[in-house]
Amino acid sequence: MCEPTLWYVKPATDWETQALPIGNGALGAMVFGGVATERLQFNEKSLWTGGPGSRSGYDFGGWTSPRPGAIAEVRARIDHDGRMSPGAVAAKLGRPKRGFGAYQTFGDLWLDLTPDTGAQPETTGYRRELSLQDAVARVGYTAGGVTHAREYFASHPGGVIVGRLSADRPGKVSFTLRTSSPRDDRQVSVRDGRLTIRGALADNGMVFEAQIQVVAHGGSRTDGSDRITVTGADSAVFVLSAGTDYADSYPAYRGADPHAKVTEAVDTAAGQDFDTLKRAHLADHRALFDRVRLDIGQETPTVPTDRLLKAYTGGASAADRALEALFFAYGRYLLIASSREGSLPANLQGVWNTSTDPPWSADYHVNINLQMNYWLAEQTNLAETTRPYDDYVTAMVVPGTKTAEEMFGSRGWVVHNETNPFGFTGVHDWATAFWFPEAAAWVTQQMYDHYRFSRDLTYLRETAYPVMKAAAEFWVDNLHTDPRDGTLVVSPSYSPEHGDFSAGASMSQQIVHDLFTNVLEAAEALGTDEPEVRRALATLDPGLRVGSWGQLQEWKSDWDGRTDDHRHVSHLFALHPGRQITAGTPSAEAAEVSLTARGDGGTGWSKAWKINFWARLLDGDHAHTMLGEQLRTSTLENLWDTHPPFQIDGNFGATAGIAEMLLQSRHSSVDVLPALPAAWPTGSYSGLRARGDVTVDALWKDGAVTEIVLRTGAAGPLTVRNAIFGGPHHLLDAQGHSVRHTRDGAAVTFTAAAGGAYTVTGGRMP
Ligand code: FUC
Repeated sequence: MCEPTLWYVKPATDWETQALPIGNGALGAMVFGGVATERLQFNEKSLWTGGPGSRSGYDFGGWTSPRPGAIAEVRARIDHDGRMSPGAVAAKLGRPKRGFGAYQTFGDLWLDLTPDTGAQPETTGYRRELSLQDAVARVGYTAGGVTHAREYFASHPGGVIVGRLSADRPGKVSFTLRTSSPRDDRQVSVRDGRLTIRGALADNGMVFEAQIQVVAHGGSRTDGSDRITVTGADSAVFVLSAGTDYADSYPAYRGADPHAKVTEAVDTAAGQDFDTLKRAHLADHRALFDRVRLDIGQETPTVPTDRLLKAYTGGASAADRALEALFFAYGRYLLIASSREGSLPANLQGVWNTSTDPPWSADYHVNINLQMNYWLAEQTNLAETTRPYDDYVTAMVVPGTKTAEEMFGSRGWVVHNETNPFGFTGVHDWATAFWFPEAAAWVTQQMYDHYRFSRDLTYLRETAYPVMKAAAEFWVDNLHTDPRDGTLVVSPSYSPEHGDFSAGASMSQQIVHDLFTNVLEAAEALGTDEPEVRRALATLDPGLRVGSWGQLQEWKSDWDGRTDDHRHVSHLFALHPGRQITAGTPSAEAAEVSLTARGDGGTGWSKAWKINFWARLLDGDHAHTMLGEQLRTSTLENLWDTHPPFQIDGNFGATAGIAEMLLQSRHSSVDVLPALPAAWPTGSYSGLRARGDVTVDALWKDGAVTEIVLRTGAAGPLTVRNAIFGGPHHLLDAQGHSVRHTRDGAAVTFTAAAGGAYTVTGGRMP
């Protein structure tokens, strides 16, 4: 085992592929580690153009004037012709995108080092690293006989990004700190070692402010008009905070001026010494990060991470295991760094963006991407990171209700293919990616899952259920009776970014099925009922059909092409993240046929999804093959996933997929090591979470489990599955007493206590 660290022997020159990310959810920075000039590109997650007040106008993407009968007309055409081209549907139902906006870089912070104190042409021992366990980026080298060290972290408790420059000889820290931005919309001022950036986005008037306080120890500090110079210090620290007047509240999406909050964060942090700030940061980060450990036989790599990646073959070496374990840990690190309470959820790039015009606006795509960002959260014991997601989805209900009314004349709420922080819940007119009203149903899945993992009834009642119920109402009102067979179908329905519009595409049906099932389960847990949902589910087409070549059909009609390798494998939603298809059933066999036909290629997130699919099919080797594909062909030097370009969903999806290989709990049982690949014959993990409020540790050797520890938060029957139960085994409670259990093949069921701890080992009693 080794501590997970990304490290390199050269400074980064490229933002996307080499720089290293730190973040505290709201703030993010990319560290380059240059010797003569250090660059930290930084972000604040709410800095967005578009939305209310946007120059281009903004109306949430709904239809500005009523289109009575437009959807009914499309439905009728589809009923009659069986299909309709995306272009034809977009002409009827789309509208130009206006004022959607884009996530903005805040700017860059530069440290120009002077030649006598570090910025020498000749350096030795250069190392740039990101410790995932500490969430600290470090840069170190020796120049002119002086060893220089820099450390950077983004503190969630402090609400600041902190940097320190130090040297092993007194008086050797000298630099000038300055900032830049690609936009011309800000004023910079300096006073008492504090640099303030303030302005308003030209597009929508959003007010932003950042403050950076420089504290030098020894030497001197000089304030320029837009820069701060430190000369001959022993060490120096800077703290940065930033904010905007954005608030996630309909309809204006504006709140308090950021000045007071930013000032307070910087004042407080600047009043503490570096070690105190760092201690609080480490305690906060490690309380989350240290919950899970994974040992798949990795050893501390002797080569830098870029070389480790290049040399990766997916074979049997400890180096390959090291990269895989690092990649797993990195997904958890990135989620902690880009999704903390009090800010927006992780977007397509987490919180990191260097551009004013990022790919897909670095927005919230909800036809797969935002959901994938959170697949790992519960499983890998980071439930707290879902708070921003919940807040965001909940805030979407008000504009989404208005859009449902405007466009569909129905109850409930809706959101389509992608959304922004300003309640964009309508459509645009990019024919192959504008229509996806199923997204609202899908985004509620994580909220119900949070309940399934935590068993927190208050959360279910107050947070998840209202959002789920309203999403279900939308579908109760909008399902259409299919003249072909009288079932209820989604129409118009579109399997994301693929094929024609039709009625009842498999994914549409499966998503609605999932939502209705969840709502009914939730209602039962809350002691209530939803008769209209129950009735609708009874006639709903479940979206599972085996086609002419044994495949799971993507559409209700058998249109699947055998050689089609489209990156979306949407019709397998029921296998993952849904739970309608269970391994070993005919639908699962058909899903496997489809997945095999689609092949092992795809973009970054697509490969990540395939790790999860194969894990759910209990094929650990194929899941591992997909992990290998992702690492070899969709991973950048800084281990960011590339779509291309960089898109963070693949990092999150892959970490979730690895967790899915190690532990599953889709229905009522906890399956330990359900999809262990041959490449990981011996290992252990601790701290993974299963639904039912269970925390699991496992140890295995030569492909077979030797010990399982289950910590149960809730009292009640618990079913656990692993081959170890097929032979002689012991199940002991925390006192070492044998626990009574029943056995069914490789599964046992016993009554767990709240706060219980149970150990399973193999072999006969001594
Ligand atoms: C989905 C995908 C695209 C891309 C975009 C951000 O729509 O189909 O491939 O990932 O999101």
